[in-house]
Amino acid sequence: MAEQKTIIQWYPGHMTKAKRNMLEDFALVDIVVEVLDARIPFSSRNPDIAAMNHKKAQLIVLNKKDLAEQQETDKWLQYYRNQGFAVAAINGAEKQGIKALLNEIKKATEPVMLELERKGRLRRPVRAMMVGVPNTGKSTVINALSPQKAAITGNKPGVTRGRQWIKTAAGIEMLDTPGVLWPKFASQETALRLAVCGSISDLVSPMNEITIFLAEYLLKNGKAGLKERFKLEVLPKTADELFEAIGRKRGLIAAGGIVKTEQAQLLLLNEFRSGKLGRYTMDNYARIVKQNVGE
Ligand SMILES: Nc1nc2c(ncn2[C@@H]2O[C@H](COP(=O)(O)OP(=O)(O)O)[C@@H](O)[C@H]2O)c(=O)[nH]1
Ligand SMILES: [Mg+2]
Repeated sequence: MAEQKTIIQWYPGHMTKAKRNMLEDFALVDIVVEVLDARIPFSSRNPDIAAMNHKKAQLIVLNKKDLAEQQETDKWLQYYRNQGFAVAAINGAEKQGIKALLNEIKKATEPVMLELERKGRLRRPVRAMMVGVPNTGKSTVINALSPQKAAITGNKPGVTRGRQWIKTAAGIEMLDTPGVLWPKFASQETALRLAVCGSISDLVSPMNEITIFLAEYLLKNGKAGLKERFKLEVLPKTADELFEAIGRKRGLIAAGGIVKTEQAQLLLLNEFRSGKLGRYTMDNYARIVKQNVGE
């Protein structure tokens, strides 16, 4: 019998409300900055935002570039550039790429300012809003831009709840918004990738399935990283064998010599999330773009 997979859905009430607020806030800003996770530059795009923003300039930021494969990041930047978006790849946590990001914001909003001048009015600070799924680093990026520590950051999805404007040093006013997902993911794979990268709360995620998905991904795409990090001479063949090996290497052993599998699973997930296994782009450009043209 085929194993029954849990369908992952996470669209709590506060997100419906946040989406409504977002739609209202579009009217207040000059540019919408969608912050994606560079490890999943396709899966972390919210289709609702694309559908709702018809009027304002949009910038696509690939944040956490330190955790992603540089070549893949470059391909995805080009992909979005080709679609007419302003783009930037940054590491918000280390404040890398921030200057280029500010320049992109200024460049993309210059037509708005020129229009003001044409009407005989004065320039004013650019107003930008940060949007994106939970945990992509929206608040971190705002903090990186801000002289005062203002936005609340956290490693849990859903930390940002309220609405808050922040004045940044570069004469850009920024609106932080809570992370928003959408009601139905295109595929279970999209949901699993979002969960692995921390954009779907662990509290509502089937952790067993998510860590098996990650283990299978790494057994295929992260052989060297796994071997090095866990000092494995031979790479296991299955997810279960990998958890077993990790448990033994890290001493996660219960009475009777049995590996504490759950702990080994969470350890793998945490080490992936913090980049200790290397840099990975789970949304492979060639594979996804090929799939989309139906090849
Ligand atoms: N490695 C890495 N971690 C980051 C980066 N930017 C943010 N983070 C981490 O990602 C987590 C979520 O950040 P936060 O700004 O709260 O995300 P938000 O939910 O989108 O506002 C925090 O633990 C940050 O430290 C980055 O560029 N690289
Ligand atoms: Mg936040």
